[in-house]
Amino acid sequence: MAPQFEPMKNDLILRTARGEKVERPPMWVMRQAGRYLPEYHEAKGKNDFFECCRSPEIASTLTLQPIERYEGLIDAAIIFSDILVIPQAMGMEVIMVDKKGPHFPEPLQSPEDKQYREIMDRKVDVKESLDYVYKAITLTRQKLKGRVPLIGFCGAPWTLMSYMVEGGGSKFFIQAKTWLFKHPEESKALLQKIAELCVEYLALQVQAGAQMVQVFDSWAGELSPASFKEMSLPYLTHIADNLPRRLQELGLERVPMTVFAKGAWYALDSLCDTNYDVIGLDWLHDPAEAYKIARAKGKTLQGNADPGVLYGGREAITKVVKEMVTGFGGGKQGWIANLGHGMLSPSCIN
Ligand code: 1CP
Repeated sequence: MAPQFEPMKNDLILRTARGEKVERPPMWVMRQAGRYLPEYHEAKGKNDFFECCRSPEIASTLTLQPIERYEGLIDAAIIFSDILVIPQAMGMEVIMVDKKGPHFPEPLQSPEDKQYREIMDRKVDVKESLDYVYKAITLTRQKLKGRVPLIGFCGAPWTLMSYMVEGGGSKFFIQAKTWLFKHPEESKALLQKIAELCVEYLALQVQAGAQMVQVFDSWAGELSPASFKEMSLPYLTHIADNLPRRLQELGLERVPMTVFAKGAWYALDSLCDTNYDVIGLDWLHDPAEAYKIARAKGKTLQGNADPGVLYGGREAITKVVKEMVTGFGGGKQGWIANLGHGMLSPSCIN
């Protein structure tokens, strides 16, 4: 039984994602919760990052922080969690190293390794193992009291596989490329397994109260257009094709779906041909050119200010925002204002 919540006071982002004409563009910021907020460090205290994700009370408090600090200015909340909870649910250990980022002590070696077979053969139960995420979502919806919609999310199969084989962030993606070019069939089997888990995970997030979902393909831009078409797009498509079906099976309504394939500027056309409602853009796109392509296919765009503009101060920010408003057709249809990637923090790792 899906939980019941207070009626929405602001559903601007949902209407915009569905392609409706709106009074103004909705706005939120990728990584709007986190290290740049002093209250984040306070609420996190001595807890490890993943401990915060696993505590519905802390995760909901962190999710609400930007909504409360910038009251009335932000039109969506995104649940405080991480894309790497799926590899954890698949049985891999992931630790968050302070000021460095995620680290897998035992990344996947090669398809000949027994770890690969174990991962492929293991039955993964995202309902049970990620129950804390659903609890955090339900509690956050209760605390939001309809102020703004809540976004759920997951990592895209290609990005998650990259982390699983690299063991963390990477500069050259040597392991990921080795898998891609040397072991394409085993890579595809792994990507498919991850894609299926993403569908179930997102469906359960919606059941718990998420009103919109976003798939983060943060490492899409490491792929050539041909590799993206072979190794990322089919799995992104699998998620967008199967999530609505799964929601229907669970007796739930379809929710707007966003895909953010960072760096894959060449794929805008093909992403507009998928079942995603919203296509997230990084700052490599010219707003007007992207808007022309997306509107012809009835899609909404999200983005795309260079996060670095925040270092430029009010004047520089105003200039970029004006360029976006003009480029994205005036902001009354088909555009969700956001940065082109996550908010930068002074230490630059969040
Ligand atoms: O407001 C929010 O957006 C908070 C929720 C959130 C989201 C949507 C976090 C919290 N992480 C994510 C997604 C995420 N995690 C992505 C996709 C978005 C993106 O490209 O930025 C990725 C790639 C990760 C992996 C990850 N987790 C990194 C990147 C490391 C690298 O390889 O470059 C890092 C630094 C983290 C840790 C993390 N996740 C979230 C926060 C607040 C933090 C910082 C933790 C801390 O040090 O306190």
